[in-house]
Amino acid sequence: MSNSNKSNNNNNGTNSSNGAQRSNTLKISVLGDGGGGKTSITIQLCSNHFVEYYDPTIEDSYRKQVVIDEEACILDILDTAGQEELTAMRDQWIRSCEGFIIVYSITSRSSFDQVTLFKEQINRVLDRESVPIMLVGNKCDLEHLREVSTEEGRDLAKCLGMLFMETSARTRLNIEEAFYELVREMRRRERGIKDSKDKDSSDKKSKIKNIISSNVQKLNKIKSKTIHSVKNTSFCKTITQIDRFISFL
Ligand SMILES: Nc1nc2c(ncn2[C@@H]2O[C@H](COP(=O)(O)OP(=O)(O)OP(=O)(O)O)[C@@H](O)[C@H]2O)c(=O)[nH]1
Ligand SMILES: [Mg+2]
Repeated sequence: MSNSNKSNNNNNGTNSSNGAQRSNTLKISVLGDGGGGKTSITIQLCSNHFVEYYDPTIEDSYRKQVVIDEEACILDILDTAGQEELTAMRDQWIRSCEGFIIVYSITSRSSFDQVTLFKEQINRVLDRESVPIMLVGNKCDLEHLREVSTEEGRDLAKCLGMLFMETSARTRLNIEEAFYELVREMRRRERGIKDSKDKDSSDKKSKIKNIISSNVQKLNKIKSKTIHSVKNTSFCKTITQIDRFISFL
């Protein structure tokens, strides 16, 4: 397949020792039943064309540089196998990614029925409930073959805590939107974690400040009682130093 954005899995351009690049790279895995359109969606996003033929995927990796909400990032997209006999690696694919797109075809009830299993597998492998996931109902250009309604898709996504969008890899409808909304969700969560870490550290700082301040008050009382003592000068100096230290906190 000639695809300039397709990357070799052994050397996909992400140097894990390069912190700056890594922080700017978002790893997204595309999961779902075989034939639902995972590869077609990914290629439409990365190379702007629709692949008509069906060639079941074993595992492919794609990279695309994008600017979303004026912030540049690299999407490192893992296109996975949906065919049952090729899914032995699925735990490993999930473990290596931070955000997920679960794809079903609106023309296939059985692909929709598997969505919950994919979601449960993600939660089990990552060992957490809250994971950024976009549920995609693909092939919505094939309205006459529809087996899953938009409401069913939306309700399931809501029930399982996922984002939702219907797409068409053929017409490119909502392809960028689905990936971009997932990225926004990933960023929101990342910032949420950072904000709560910042808050924790500022809470700790103010606790330390309060403890030291109350001890300084006690020392000041002792100072006033020992004003005539010989050692008072160095004692006063120490208190002044502690006072200065507090003002730095
Ligand atoms: N009409 C229509 N056909 C689509 C769409 N997306 C994919 N297809 C077709 O569906 C078939 C399967 O698409 P793929 O993208 O290869 O499916 P996949 O999910 O990657 O399948 P696996 O790699 O086996 O897991 C191909 O023939 C595509 O051309 C779509 O949005 N509309
Ligand atoms: Mg594929």
